[in-house]
Amino acid sequence: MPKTLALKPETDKTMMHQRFILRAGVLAGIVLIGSTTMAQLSVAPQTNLQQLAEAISGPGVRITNPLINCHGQGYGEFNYSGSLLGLESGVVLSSGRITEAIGPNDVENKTFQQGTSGNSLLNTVTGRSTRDACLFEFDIIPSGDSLSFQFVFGSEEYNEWVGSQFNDVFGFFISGPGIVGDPGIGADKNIALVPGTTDPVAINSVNAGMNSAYYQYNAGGQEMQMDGYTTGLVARSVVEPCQTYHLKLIVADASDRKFDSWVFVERIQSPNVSLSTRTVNGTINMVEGCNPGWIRFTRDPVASGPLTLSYFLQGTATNGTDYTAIGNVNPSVAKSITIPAGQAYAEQFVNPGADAIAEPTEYLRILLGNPNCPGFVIDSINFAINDTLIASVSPAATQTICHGSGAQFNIQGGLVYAAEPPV
Ligand SMILES: [Ca+2]
Ligand SMILES: [Ca+2]
Ligand SMILES: [Ca+2]
Ligand SMILES: [Ca+2]
Repeated sequence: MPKTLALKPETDKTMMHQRFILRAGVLAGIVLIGSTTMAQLSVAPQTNLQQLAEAISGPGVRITNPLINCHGQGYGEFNYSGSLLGLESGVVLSSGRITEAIGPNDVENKTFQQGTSGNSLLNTVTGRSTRDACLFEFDIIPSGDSLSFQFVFGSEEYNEWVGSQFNDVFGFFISGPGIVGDPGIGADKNIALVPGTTDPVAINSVNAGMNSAYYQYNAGGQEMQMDGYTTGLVARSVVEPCQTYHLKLIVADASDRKFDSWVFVERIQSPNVSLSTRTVNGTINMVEGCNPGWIRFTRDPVASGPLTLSYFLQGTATNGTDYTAIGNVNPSVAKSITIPAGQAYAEQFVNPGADAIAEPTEYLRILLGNPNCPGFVIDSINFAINDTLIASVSPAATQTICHGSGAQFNIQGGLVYAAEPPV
């Protein structure tokens, strides 16, 4: 853009607004006639930072040491029940107020001047001086070899200030083992990128004229105030499993404090394996001699290659005695199972035999190691074996019963008795 715009005369934006209000108003009328669904976006402040971290902790990640540097009205949690965002819940950050993300889209210049400072990382990304920056940062330990999350960046700068210096911007910066920082910003690498490119997501890189497959214009929108927003974007990074990384989520206004922007972050996840159990009869517990079961090892997401896992069998049930031996019966020796290529899970059969000994309920304790970091338990579960109901009858010998008389049997154990043939 020409330097003459650098001072951004107030009148320029004001005149533009009036034109866009008219256009938005016409579109709003059309949408109201054709729409009966009332999808909901709700936002709420969350000053408990551990709770805020919890709101974006997905499968396979652990978040610690959360810090916020943001205006009190600029951050919180969101929930969404519609189909536009492609997200359900998580954390929302804004260069204005989070409450003003909620529709209808009745103005095209929603502004709250937080009066807070900008962020030097975002200055580098956008090439402008940022203001009203909102930063949420934390340590994160992924269980797998990557982490990812879906996000939506929305702004009032759309569409009238596309291509200008008001290039509001969002960044998702990772640092840690194996991460090479972006040029000019040290150890931090921005992973909020336009797919297939190294271009950071911003007003000037995703809009109606550029990378428009990832952009949705929101004139007349009923659910959200922002005039435009990104769609279908995912931030990803390769990581070393079980290592500690640091993430910074930041959004800011560029060049002034007006025409706010928001970023919605869905739960962060890392490839993960979890345990579950099932039995032949569908009951929770196995039963000696008649209801064997399976331990299921499930991975999420499914990958094209096989995955070999190691686990331990402990608990009060003895491997090779209370159930058919699985691997080395020594409880401190790891067992192994492989999830086949392209498959979501593998199962280990558990066959508890009837030993005709009355005993209390026993259980297997399954401890799942992380295939990427030995010695690191990522899940555990107990799987119980109920005793067989043993009925004893006395006397056991054949009885001769005269017509018209009877014989007595004493029965212990069991629940229901029947005699055949009927007398
Ligand atoms: Ca708006
Ligand atoms: Ca606008
Ligand atoms: Ca702005
Ligand atoms: Ca602002």
